[in-house]
Amino acid sequence: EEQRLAYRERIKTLLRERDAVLVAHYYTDPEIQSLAEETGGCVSDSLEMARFGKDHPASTLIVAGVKFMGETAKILSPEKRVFMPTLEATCSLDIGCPEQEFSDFCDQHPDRTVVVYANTSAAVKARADWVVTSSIAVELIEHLDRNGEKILWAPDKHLGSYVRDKAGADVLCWDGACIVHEEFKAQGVLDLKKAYPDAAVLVHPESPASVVEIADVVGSTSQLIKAACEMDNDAFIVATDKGIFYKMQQLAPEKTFLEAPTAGSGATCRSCAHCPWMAMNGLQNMVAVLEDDNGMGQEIFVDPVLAEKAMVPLNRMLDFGQ
Ligand code: CIZ
Ligand code: SF4
Repeated sequence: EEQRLAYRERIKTLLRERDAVLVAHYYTDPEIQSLAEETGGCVSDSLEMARFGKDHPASTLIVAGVKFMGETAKILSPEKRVFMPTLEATCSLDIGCPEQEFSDFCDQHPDRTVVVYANTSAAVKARADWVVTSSIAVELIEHLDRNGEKILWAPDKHLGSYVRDKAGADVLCWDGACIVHEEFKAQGVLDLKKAYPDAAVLVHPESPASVVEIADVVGSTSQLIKAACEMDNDAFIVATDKGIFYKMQQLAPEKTFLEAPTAGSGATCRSCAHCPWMAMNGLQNMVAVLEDDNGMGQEIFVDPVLAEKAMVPLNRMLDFGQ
C-alpha cells in the first residue's frame, strides 16, 4: 500500500516535469483510471481518447490502453511524443487482422467501401476508407448504405454482423473476434437474470449474437455507462470488460453492477471479462517509462508514410463523430 501511494505520487510529479498527460481507457485498472482523473488526464473510450490526445496542449501523451490506441494518438498528433506503459499490450482483433492478408482481401473486393474498426494496426487503417469505433459504427454504416455503398468490414465479426443487421446494409465481414467479449454466454446471463429479475442487461456489440439478442441496451463503453446512469433499474448485468465498473460505480454508486457470466472460470476461460492486455498497464511500468528519457523503449513510432495514409480515415471518423 505504501509502495502504491509512492508510485502514484511519483507519477504525478513526473507527469508535470515531462509536460505529459495521461490518457486512459475504461478497461484499464481502477488504479490507472483514478490517476488519470486526478492528474487532469482523461478516462474514456477509444474515440474520445483519440480526440482528447489530439486536442490537449501537452507535448507528451502517456496512453494507458492497448497499442492501437497509442498508434492512433501518434498518427493524429505526429508532433507529440507518445509513450505507453508497455508496447506489449496489444489486442486480439489487431493480431487477427494482419496487413498483407487484409490488403489481399480488399483487393478481391474492389467494389466495396473499406471500413475498419479502430482496433487495428496503422497499416490496416492506411488501407481503409473509414475508421470507426463502436460508438459510431451503426450510424456510419447506415450513412454509407443510404449512399448505395457496399461495405467490407474488419476485423470484428460480431460487431460486423450487429451493424449489418441494424443498418440492413450489404456488409462483408472479416473473421476476427475479441477474446474478452467472445466468452460471454447467453445462458449464463439468463440464469443470472433469474436471481436478479429487475436487472437490465447491458452488452457491448463485440459479444456473440446470442448475448446481443437478450440485451436491453447494446452499445459502446460510453453508451453503456450512460445507460447505467439513466435507466431506473437498481441492478445491471454487464457484458463487457469489468474495468468499466469503476466508472459505473463512480457515477451510479447506489446501483448494483454484476459481471455477465463467461464460459467458466479457470481452464476454459481465457480472459474472464478482463482484457489481459489492458491489465498490463500498471503503476510500476508507468513510473519506469516516465523516469527514463527514452521511455524504456516504450515510445510509439509510426512509419510516416503509413501515418499520412491512416490519418485520412481517422480524421473522417473524428469529423463524422462530431
Ligand atoms: O473493446 C475495446 O477495445 C473497446 C471497446 C474499445 C473502445 O473504446 O472503442
Ligand atoms: Fe482488444 Fe478485446 Fe482487449 Fe478490447 S477488450 S483491447 S477488443 S482484446
